[in-house]
Amino acid sequence: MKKGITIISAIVLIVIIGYAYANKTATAPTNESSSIQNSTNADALPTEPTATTSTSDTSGTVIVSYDGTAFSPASITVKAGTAVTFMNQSSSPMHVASNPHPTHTDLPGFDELTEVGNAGSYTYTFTKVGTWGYHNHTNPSQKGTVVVQ
Ligand SMILES: [Cu+2]
Repeated sequence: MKKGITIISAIVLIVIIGYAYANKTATAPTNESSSIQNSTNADALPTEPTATTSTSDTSGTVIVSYDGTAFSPASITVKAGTAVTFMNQSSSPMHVASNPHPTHTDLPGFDELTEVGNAGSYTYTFTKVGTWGYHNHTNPSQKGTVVVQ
């Protein structure tokens, strides 16, 4: 009984290996070309939507999320007049403010002025062209950048 099972499983194994081998050699060239195509597609994709796909909703507001340790995306590029909403998706306090800490003078007005907890948010409309660094005033080592064009 045991011997029979072993022989059968050995035969099955040989068949599977043989099949896989035949398939491998037969499909290898097409696989290669399709993976090359895929990688070129993948290379072309991320350049454009990084700041827009995950971050803009129907109203054109760009979302930056805060997870308690960092802002994501850490750097965004928006057109002048774009509203950016910083969403606190953590249980840590978030107080978004323009650099430098603690005076927040690079972009006056870009300052949440208070900290918010989980699910709290701060929206600021960027009208001034420039590169604006900001930080979490409660934890100033947590930083991000908004490039306004
Ligand atoms: Cu600060």
